[in-house]
Amino acid sequence: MTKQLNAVVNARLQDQKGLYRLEISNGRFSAIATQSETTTAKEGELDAGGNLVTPAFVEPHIHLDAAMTAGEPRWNKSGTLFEGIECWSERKTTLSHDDVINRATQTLKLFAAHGIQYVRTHVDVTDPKLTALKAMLEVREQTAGFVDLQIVAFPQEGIWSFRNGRELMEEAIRLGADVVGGIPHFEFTRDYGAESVRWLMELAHKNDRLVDVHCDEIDDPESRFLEVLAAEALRLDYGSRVSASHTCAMGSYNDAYCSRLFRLLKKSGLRFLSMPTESLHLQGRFDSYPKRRGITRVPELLDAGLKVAFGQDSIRDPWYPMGNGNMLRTLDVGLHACHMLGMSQIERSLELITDNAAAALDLKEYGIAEGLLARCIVQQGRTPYEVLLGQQPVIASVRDGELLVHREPAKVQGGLLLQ
Ligand code: 17E
Ligand code: FE2
Repeated sequence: MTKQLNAVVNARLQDQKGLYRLEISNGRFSAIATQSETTTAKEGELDAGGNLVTPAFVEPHIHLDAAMTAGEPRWNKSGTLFEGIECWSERKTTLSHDDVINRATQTLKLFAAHGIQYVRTHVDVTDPKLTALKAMLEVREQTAGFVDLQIVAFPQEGIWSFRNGRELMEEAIRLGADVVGGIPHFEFTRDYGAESVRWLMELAHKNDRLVDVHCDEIDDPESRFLEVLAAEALRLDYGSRVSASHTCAMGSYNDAYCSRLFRLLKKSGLRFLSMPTESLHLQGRFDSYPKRRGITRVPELLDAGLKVAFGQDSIRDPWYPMGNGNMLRTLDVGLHACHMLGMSQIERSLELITDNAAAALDLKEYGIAEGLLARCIVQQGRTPYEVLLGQQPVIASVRDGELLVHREPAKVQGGLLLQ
């Protein structure tokens, strides 16, 4: 059942006092007005009930082609990235068009139920038939009513290290992938890794595409492809269109090197995507004790003025058996793992799954303001702190004025609200 709204009432907005009425016409916010008191919602109005209303969640990094394949054909026993790639390589041989479409669509519906309206998915193009890519291009069309989907041409087994790697990447871009991917830390040699980054940046620049590279997803402090990516982004003046995903190795870099690196990162304006649940699970696997967390320097990057967002990465796939589509879970784990539970950090934390992720996806239109598309979610809680304490699914998700999701607020004993 879909329903066209003409207002959201009794909304609380981040960093604003009091209640708001968000008027909607022709699928856009037509006015944002303060309310002097709580009102009763009329026909065609959604009652936010004094809860926080934010822009819809953005999932900036997920692998939908592999979603829901955990245990097929076998389980990842070591819990390493590398065994995950092996398991996936076996599963990949049995992919069919419908198989990919069904799992990806099911996952996107799960995401929509959790208030996600923007998704960037990596799709493995190290497949001579490009089965998953062709299926995902169809999914992008079929699901456009409830999600904006960006597709990354992702060379899981390498560009330089896989037969016809370059041709497959080029073909994926020709067929309509939005974003150029890469995986330099997994190429056979350092030279291959650096060459692949320079090549993929040129490919993106020439074809006017975004870039999102799996970069240094390894606990090896000598994995230093981020500096190559950042230098290329700076040279091409392309930083705002380039995301560095994972950058786990930065969690193992020494401070002197980081000090030099951060100068370049700031100049380049690159976007950063960290997948905390995934990295906690896959990284640190070759350590005994102490064990590293395998997560990039999130607070330091934020303090440097760079945009960092959190993504789920996996949902029940060869790399990670968990995941439920609730980005508040990912955010909660990330804040813990990154020592970011200071109150000022908690208050700003929703940026990590909204605005900063929107910046990584280079979304042209995002936010709650007059004239913008009427897309928003009603959270459970009045402040980011309350929202995070409860981690409840959204009460509502509105897209272009249409009510996509609507559920009863959770009845938690004692309540979720702080005094
Ligand atoms: N592939 C990869 O290279 N890294 C990951 N974290 C996943 C797939 C999920
Ligand atoms: Fe990934």
